Amino acid sequence: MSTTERPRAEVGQPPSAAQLLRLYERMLLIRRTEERLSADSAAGKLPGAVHLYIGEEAVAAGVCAHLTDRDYVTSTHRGHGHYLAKGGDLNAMMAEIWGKREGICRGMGGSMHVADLSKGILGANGIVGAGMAIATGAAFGCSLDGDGKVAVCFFGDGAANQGVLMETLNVSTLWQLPVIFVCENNMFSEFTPSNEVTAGCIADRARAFDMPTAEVDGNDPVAVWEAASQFVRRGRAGGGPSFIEAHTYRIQGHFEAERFVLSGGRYRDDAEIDEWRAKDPIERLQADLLSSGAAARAQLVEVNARVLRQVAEAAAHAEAGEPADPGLAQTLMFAGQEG
Ligand SMILES: Cc1ncc(C[n+]2csc(CCOP(=O)(O)OP(=O)(O)O)c2C)c(N)n1
Repeated sequence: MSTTERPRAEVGQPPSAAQLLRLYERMLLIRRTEERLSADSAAGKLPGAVHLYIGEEAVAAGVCAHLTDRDYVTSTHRGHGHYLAKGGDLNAMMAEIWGKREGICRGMGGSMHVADLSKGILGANGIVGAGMAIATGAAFGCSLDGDGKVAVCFFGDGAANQGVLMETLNVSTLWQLPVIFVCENNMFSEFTPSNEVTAGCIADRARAFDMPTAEVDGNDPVAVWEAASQFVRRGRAGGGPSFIEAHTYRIQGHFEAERFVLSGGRYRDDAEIDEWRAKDPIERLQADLLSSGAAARAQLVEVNARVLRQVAEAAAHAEAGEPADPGLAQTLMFAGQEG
C-alpha cells in the first residue's frame, strides 16, 4: 500500500462528524500544550529536556480514539501526545513536566516518564524500543483475561532498528496477541535522517510475519483513524497482532534547545521543514471539517479557545505547584514502600 493510500480492506465506517470533531479537539489539545511547553522550555522554566510531538498528533489521536481506559498503550521519549490522546490528565502531566509534587508521578519522572496506570498509560520511556516488550507483555495479559482488551505500542523509526522488534513481532504472532504496533516514521533518529540508518521498508518487517499491515499517511488523521479502527477491532475479536507504519515528520528539534548541542550544525534544511508544515494534520482536518459542513468556523474557534484555556490553567497549576520531594526517590523504588 502506498503511503498516501488509506487501507481499504475491511475499513468499515468512516468517522462520523462527532468523531471527527473529537479527533480535532484532541489533536489541538496536544498541539497547544506542546506550544506552551516549547515557550516555557525556551524561557528556561522547565527542568530537563522536552521532546515535542508537534506535527505528529494525528497518529496518537487517530489510534487512541478507538481505545478505552481498559486498553493499554506504551509510549516513547516523545510521549506527551500519547498520554493526552489516551485520556491522561493534562494538569497532572504539566505538573510532572515542571517537576512538581502534583505531577502524575509526583514529579519524580518528568517529561520522559509520564504514566497513568489507571488509564492504561504504561508510560513514556527514555529507553528507545523498550515499550515493545512492555506492550507485548500487556497484550499477553489481555489475552489471558480474554475480555477484548488490546495493547498499542507506539515507537519511532529509530526504535524499529532495535532487536526487540523482531522478538515481539515473533512472539505476538506465535501467540496471536492483541497488540497493535504503531511505528511513527518521522524521518529522523535524533540528528540522523532515517534513510542513513534504516534499511528497507519498516512495514515489511511485520509483513515477514504475515501480520496485517497498513502503511498510512500519518498526517492524515482520517487515514490513521480508519487503519486503527480496523486493527483494534481485529485485536479485540481475537484476530491477533497488527502493524501500522505512519509516515509523518518531526517539525520541532529532536528536543527543545537542540541548537545548543548542535552548536551551529544542521541535519536538515528549512525548506524541508516548511514543506511538511504545509501538510499540517490539524489544518488538514480543520479544512475537511469546514468543507464537508461537519463543523462551522465559529465552533472550531470555540474549541480552540476552550483548549487554550485548559492549557493556560494547567501551566498556571504547574507553576504554582510544590517542587518534588527528592526523598521520594528512595521510597518509590519498590511497590509498597511509598512514603
Ligand atoms: C536504547 C537507547 N539507545 C539510544 C538512545 C538515545 N536516543 C534517544 S532518542 C533516540 C532516537 C530515537 O529515534 P526514533 O525511535 O525514530 O524516535 P523519534 O525521536 O524520532 O521520535 C536515540 C537514539 C536511547 N535513549 N535508548
